[in-house]
Amino acid sequence: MRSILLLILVLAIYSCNSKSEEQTQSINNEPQDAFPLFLENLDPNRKLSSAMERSFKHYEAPRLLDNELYSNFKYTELEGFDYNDGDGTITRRDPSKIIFENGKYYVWYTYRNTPTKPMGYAKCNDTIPSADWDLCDIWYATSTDGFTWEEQGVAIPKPKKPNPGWRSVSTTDVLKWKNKYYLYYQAFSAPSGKPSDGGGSDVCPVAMSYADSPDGPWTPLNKVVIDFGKENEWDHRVIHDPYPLVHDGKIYVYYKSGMGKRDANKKHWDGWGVAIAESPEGPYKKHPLNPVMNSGHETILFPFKEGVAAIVTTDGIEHYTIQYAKDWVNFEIASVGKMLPVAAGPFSPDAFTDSGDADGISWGLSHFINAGNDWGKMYTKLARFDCDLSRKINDPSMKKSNLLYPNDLYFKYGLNEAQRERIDKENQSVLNNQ
Ligand code: AAL
Repeated sequence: MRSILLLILVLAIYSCNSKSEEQTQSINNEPQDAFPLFLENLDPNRKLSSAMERSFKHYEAPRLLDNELYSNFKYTELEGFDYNDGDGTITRRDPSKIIFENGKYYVWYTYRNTPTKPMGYAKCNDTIPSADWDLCDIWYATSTDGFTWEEQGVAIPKPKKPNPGWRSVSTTDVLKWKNKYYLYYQAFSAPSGKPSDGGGSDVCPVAMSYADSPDGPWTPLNKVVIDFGKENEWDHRVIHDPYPLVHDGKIYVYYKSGMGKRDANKKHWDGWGVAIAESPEGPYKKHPLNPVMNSGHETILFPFKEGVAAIVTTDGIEHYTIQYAKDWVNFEIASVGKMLPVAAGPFSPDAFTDSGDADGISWGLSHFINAGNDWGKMYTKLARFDCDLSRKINDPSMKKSNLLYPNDLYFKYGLNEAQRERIDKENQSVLNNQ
């Protein structure tokens, strides 16, 4: 009986597929006028190819020029930050969102000032950092124009052992909630980079401090607010890049973690989740659909219209995309970009307003790792980015697609020795088989 039911099921599925193939075949064969030259003349009942279907139904607009969630990005070096001539002893990285208070802009960031550059896990000690974000504190700076900054000094120092973050506090972001200020940050209780299951481990949960003023003083909660997932859960190993926004009267903290794969290269798969709470200290409930993004390393988010947009930079099958989730959970690709800002903190006026009609962003700070182009002196520097992801701005010069990289950049990153050897071998075997 079961085999008969199974056979009926298989035939039904096949007939559906074949029907859909037949349908496709018939659509392909049905004659129709050519696609019009001017979109105004498009017949709303025209049969469209998948690509053209996507253009009109999936994206914000079929032309980049009209897509409010597409932009070029322009970068400007900042004034006001010293990096010891790029010797690797000072780093500033992973800037927070920017807020505007007391007539000026505020930004917080990971700050390292160590006697040496990062030396790797094997050589690190209480003063020598293992990684660029090891032995760090959270510092802050203010500005009246976003280009020239006045460094104010430490906001969150590393706490004393055994409090979470005693080794390093890094990768912070800010929340303003009921007129108080909160800084969420990665709290390391061991040097980053400890070799474990083949990859360098970067194990830390998220802690938080609070203040009545953006200038502090900051009081640490001295407890983890967003903890690791259980063993064998996707976010068991790391909770990175905490990113708080306000939506639906609640606090949405987006964060990065990563799924593993027990294969040769052990490269984990970065994903992003969201944890939601009624108050800043929690308890945080992780969304059952987590991970809600399948790509991105330090992803940048900002409220846009009634939803939330995400600039998904490095890592993953959907890296270098700008995405949008009308419901703040189910993200769809809104555009594909290039030279996207890395680890950025935007000035997002609607980050905490819960307006449901958010404007978007036009600038912020991002970071450039290996700022001196010398991995032997690894340090990171902050920079400003500008864009047009704002409903208030209409800057066609920020909506170009044919951005040409300098030709020498292509040749600078050419074939490596192994790839050239492989090609030479392939050539040889072709010649031998003549
Ligand atoms: C960053 C972030 C986290 C990682 C390291 C410092 O770009 O993803 O903070 O731990 O790199």
